[in-house]
Amino acid sequence: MGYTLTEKILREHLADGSYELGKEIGIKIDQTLTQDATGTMAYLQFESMGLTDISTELSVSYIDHNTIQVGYENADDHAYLESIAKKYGIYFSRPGNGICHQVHLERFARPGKTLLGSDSHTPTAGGMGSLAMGAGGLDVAVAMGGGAYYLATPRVINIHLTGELQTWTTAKDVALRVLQILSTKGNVGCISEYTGEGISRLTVPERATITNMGAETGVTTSIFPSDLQTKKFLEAQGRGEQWISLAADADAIYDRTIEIDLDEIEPLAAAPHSPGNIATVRGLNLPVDQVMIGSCTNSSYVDLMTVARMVRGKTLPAGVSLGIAPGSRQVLSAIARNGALNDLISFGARILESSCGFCIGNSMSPCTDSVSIRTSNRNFQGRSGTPSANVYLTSPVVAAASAITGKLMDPRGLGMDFPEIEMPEHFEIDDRMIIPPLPAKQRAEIKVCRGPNIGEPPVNGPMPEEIRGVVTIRVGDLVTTDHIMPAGSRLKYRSNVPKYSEFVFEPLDKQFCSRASSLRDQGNHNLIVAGLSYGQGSSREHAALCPMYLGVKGVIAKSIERIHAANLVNFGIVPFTFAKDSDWDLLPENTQVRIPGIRKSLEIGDESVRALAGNIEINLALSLSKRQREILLAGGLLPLTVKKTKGK
Ligand code: MIC
Ligand code: SF4
Repeated sequence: MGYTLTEKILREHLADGSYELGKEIGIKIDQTLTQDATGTMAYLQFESMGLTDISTELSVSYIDHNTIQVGYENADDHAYLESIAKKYGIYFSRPGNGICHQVHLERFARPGKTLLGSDSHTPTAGGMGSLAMGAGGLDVAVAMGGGAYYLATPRVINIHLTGELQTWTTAKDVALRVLQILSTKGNVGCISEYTGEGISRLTVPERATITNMGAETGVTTSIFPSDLQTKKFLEAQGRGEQWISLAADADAIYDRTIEIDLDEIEPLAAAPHSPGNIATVRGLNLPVDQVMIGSCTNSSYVDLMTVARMVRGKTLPAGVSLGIAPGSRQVLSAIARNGALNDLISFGARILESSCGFCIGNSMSPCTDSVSIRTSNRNFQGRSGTPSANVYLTSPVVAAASAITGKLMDPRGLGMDFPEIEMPEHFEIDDRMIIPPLPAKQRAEIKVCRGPNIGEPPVNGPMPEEIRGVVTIRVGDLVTTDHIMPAGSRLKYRSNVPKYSEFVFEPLDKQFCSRASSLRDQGNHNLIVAGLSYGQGSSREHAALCPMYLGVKGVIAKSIERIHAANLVNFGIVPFTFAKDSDWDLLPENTQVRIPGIRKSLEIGDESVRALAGNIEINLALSLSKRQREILLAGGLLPLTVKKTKGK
């Protein structure tokens, strides 16, 4: 029996465990990436673990999230990250050089390599045939130090593409079609692998749009084979020698196969407030207030050139605001050189820095009750910074058609010829804004720069004999990490955990922090009760770290998403799931709950425990590997690693 592409790469990198469905395996990580919003904590943890050197083939630290710099906090983080990169032999992509995933695809991603990034859209590099996964910063810090990265042996989904995309239909519509089929829940522990003759016409940036948004389905990652398209892209990036041919065996067996005929896809949109809420653009004839083009999903050269051609010679209608954030300095320079930037500016676009900016609600929040069309990948309520805004996610051509007409518009109705833009045979390569690692000899002299915004990572105590506490909050289904730990205007506190913790659950319950901290101070453990797919979205470990700081010891949910579940364990919070989903009803807020003997249960490997709420008894499942139980007993990965290092 042949291997899937996923299995080939995972087997080749196997460092611990055996490759059996559902069993936990540890794999060697070849490359890591961090971004500033998660990176500062990742490197602080790297330092706390006493690690002194990176052991990966390549590690890159990007500055792309917090580039607004209102106040000293962001700049302090940048200075810390630049000095850390110099000290430990890490590439440093300076602010303005672009969004981590776009730049990594252009300059570093390689077929067949494993990549671990402290950002949930790290699978963007799957468009290049790299097995690229998002994780919490602590896991990335461990991988940088040469430790294995642990995941469950995945189920592999074959997404078999046939046919050809029709004019005005794009890779974004493929990503949205996949979301329509897989939805945003129920795919934990799966990897999506793309096959079929339909892939041969998709370029690497198009593939990267598709693997990027695979993150929204909750799969561990998505991957395309490495073929002639991959070769072409690597050659265009001056990296032709890094190409290898890589694909699944012809007789590979998949756990599930999904057939998609590209000819049948039409322009789609994700309607408010979930990337899984898919509708055809044709049916949505809405007046539009704002159009935002960019993000790691759709800001490649071809994306922006197509938009520029569409708007050339026209004028942005009154009442509509248009912002464009090119994905990288490479893209921005290319459109500046060929004049397309001028077409965008003279149409009325506001050109934004090559960074995440608007995507994370860090700028360009739309007005109250507005309709905002965005080419990004998440439209969770309030993520734009405006809770009442209705955000629709679309392709760049739908976004451009909407900017031209002021209505959410299917571009097929524009009566315009489709601007055929080819990917350049050679991109202009200019890596001057990427600082390469210093020679080892010079690193010792580097002094790490720590401004007042650079705190210490808080460390948890060991797991108590029993959890005795209160349901401090009960939430429903599909609660995202943006609900748990908002970004946007709060993002600048990422390096200051006590301050950032004040905003835990802010969009759902502004009193959570004060309630949780006073319960903690009275000696209670706090418990979070949740519905399905708890912790969707971002990889931000602060969604576990800050609740831990506020005394949360357990999350009891109907189901928990992969990265978030791993982050909970890493910070010593037990991820319980209801044995019976309907028991969620039995645990409203303020219920006193005891989970007796939790320490013992973790020690002996119980797969279920009892929670006692008055005279009600509720069965909770514990699905944890031996390694995870050990982490929980120690109170988290950081105290465990420190203990092990000291013991040596
Ligand atoms: C996001 O898109 O939500 C982010 C901001 O990139 C996050 C990372 C973070 O919270 O810093 C992600 O996707 O992991
Ligand atoms: Fe940045 Fe948005 Fe991509 Fe997250 S999804 S990495 S915030 S561009």
